[in-house]
Amino acid sequence: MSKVVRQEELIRTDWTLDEVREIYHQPFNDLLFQAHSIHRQFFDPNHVQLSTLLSIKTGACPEDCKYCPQSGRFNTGLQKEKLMRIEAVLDKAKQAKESGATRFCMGAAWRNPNDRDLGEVIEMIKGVKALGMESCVTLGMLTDEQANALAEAGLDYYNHNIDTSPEFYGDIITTRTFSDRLDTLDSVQKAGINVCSGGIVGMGETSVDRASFLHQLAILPVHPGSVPINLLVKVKGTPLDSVEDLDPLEYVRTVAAARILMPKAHVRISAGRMQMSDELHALAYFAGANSIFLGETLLTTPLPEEEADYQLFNRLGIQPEPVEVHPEDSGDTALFYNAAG
Ligand code: SAM
Ligand code: DTB
Ligand code: SF4
Repeated sequence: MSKVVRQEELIRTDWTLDEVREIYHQPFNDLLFQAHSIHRQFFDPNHVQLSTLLSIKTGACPEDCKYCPQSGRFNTGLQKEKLMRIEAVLDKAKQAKESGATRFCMGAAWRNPNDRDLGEVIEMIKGVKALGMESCVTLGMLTDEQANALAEAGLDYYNHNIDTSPEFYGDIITTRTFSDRLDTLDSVQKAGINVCSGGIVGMGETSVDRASFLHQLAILPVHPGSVPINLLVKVKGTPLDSVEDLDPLEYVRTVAAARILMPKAHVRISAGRMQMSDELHALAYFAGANSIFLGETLLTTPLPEEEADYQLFNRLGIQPEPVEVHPEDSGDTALFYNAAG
């Protein structure tokens, strides 16, 4: 059965968990067709947004996130480092810009920033903006006041992941709660900063958990502007280093369902790209992924060579998304697709 759906009807924050499960578990071809149809309505399907990530403060984190090489509780052999100097950070941002990135993301292994460190990060944000790049930071939990200070500095995006379903969350992190995460997202959104929030798949969760994780993002009062879908990078020494591999098609399902549930979001193929073939990348782009991290590393683990990403773009006819381009929201175009179920 086919039906016509107007663009504004596709932006919903009242999804039920049953609806999300139905979307996620429908036959793969139906899922991809629905996701790709929605993708074309909101974005140029041949554009991919390019971000570059830098760890500005590495390791010795007091939190116990079982996936994370930077937790001070696990022995991963990681060299810990203090907060980087502003000039060194801006050198990296310039290099990222020369390589084609339009957004520069800075990550710190903190439970939350202290006010002195936040002052330093604010100078970094201003420097990145002065280069004509979008800025993003991920610093852990924030108070309303800290979020406001970041907004005043001109920060474009704040990344704070919900990571997984509320049901599975306690198996992965015990030092802060799922609702702590929602509180930080609320502070960020109230401050007027775009939210970047997603999570990790391949941690031993079920497909029902993956649907529930996406449901939580899709019922936020405003959908995140960016949704990073990380495939677990198994780092030796973390409690999840030997978890069973996820079926790669489940990764594509997660991307496709995210695209359907949050049509205007940039859905990012985030961590885990070293384990993904060109063909899996291509399938994820078709399913609605339209952002990647480009560069040598994520925070502490490697990324594919930039050259390899650009070669695949050439083979697929993909262009980097210009920074000025944002999805149209005219609401007067119609979409035809096979309704789920
Ligand atoms: N410390 C801050 C926080 O946790 O809010 C910011 C940095 S933290 C490393 C950012 C995100 O990276 C985490 O929320 C998690 O989703 C992702 N991440 C960390 N380690 C990962 C891994 N081994 N594989 C995939 N994603 C990972
Ligand atoms: C996100 O969702 N993934 C990025 C970024 N936001 C900060 C971090 C991935 C980290 C992967 C493990 C590492 O390189 O340390
Ligand atoms: Fe710390 Fe963030 Fe890693 Fe958790 S994910 S251990 S909060 S750096």
